[in-house]
Formats: sequence, C-alpha cells, structure tokens
Amino acid sequence: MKLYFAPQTRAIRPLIMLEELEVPYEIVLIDFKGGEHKGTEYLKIHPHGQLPALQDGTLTMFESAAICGYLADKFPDKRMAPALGTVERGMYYQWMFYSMAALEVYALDRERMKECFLVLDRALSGQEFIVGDKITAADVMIGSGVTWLDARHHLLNDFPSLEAYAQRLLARPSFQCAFAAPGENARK
Ligand SMILES: N[C@@H](CCC(=O)N[C@@H](CS)C(=O)NCC(=O)O)C(=O)O
Repeated sequence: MKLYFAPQTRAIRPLIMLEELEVPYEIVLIDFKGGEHKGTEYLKIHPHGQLPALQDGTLTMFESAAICGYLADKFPDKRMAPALGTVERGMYYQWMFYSMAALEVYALDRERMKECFLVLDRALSGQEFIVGDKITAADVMIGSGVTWLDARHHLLNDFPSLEAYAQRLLARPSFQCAFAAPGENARK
C-alpha cells in the first residue's frame, strides 16, 4: 500500500490508521510547499491535487475519512471498525461523518466549534474512546480534527473530557509518529 503524504496535512489521518493497524505500507512524500500536489503526475492520483491519497493494488482513492474507513474494513481482525449492523457501528458512522460534516464544515466558525466541542465533551464523559472502550477509525478522524481545530480556536481548556481524550490520543505512538517531523514518520 502506498500513502501519498505530506506532513501537517490531513494525510496524517491514514498514517495514524496504518500505524494503529501495524501493517506494511510505503510513504510517498509529496513536496506540498513546493506545489508537487498540483503537478501533472500527482493529478493522475488525486484529481483535485490534494492530500491524502492511497493506492492499494488496483485501487486508487482519496478523501481522508473514506481512506480510514477502507483501511479499518480491510483489516477486520484489528477491530478498528465495529461489526456491521451493531449499535456501535451506528455510532461509528455518526462520528465518522460528523468529523467531516460538522467539525470540518464549521472549522472557521468559533461559536459553532464551541457547540461541536460541547457535543463531543458530553459524548466522551466517562468513556475512553468515541465509540466505547476500543479505538476505532472514528477516533482517528475526531481526534485529529479536534487537535487541528484547537490549534486555531484554543477551546479545549473549557471541555475537560474532550481535552483528556485529545491528550490520550496524542500520547499514542501512532499519533506521535504521524505528527513527527518529515522523514521520521514511517515505522521501521
Ligand atoms: N476532504 C479532503 C480534504 C483534502 C484537503 O483539503 N487536503 C489539503 C491538505 S490538508 C490539500 O491538499 N490542500 C490543497 C488544495 O486544496 O489545493 C480530505 O479529507 O481528504
């Protein structure tokens, strides 16, 4: 599997997934600052010239949430997605979609973001992960989103359950790896 990656972009999400899954992968580092993502070659991979993208055999796909969902389903023994048709799967879909349809959509709106953080804070009160006691792809999406948004809005202090959750996730080797400096990302 090849992950098209640049540091400090949404490409950290599938990287966290690959690290949590502990499966082999190859990083294709794209020179984002140099504009390589808009070059002819990369536009064949991602039609909008954005990161991330994933290649797995004959599959080439984009959209960070879709990639994380795909990876979770590809390795079911790692239980990064709850079983189909369960209550947990319903909640998993809710938070996966919420990460894109609420957190990302309201990224620039501080008041809406407070509302989102309150919703997440309540959901996380008394539980370790967003869908119970096991990390899933939804935590990768919500956790990376919250961390990114808080760098802009500095709201976490007011939401203790969400803040503790973000800290727990950031302490995991997978998150540490994805946030590390370029060239230090890939697991040996
Ligand atoms: N919804 C997409 C957004 C992808 C995206 O906007 N990626 C940024 C980097 S974080 C990018 O490539 N921006 C360059 C551009 O939009 O031209 C996803 O989640 O994968």
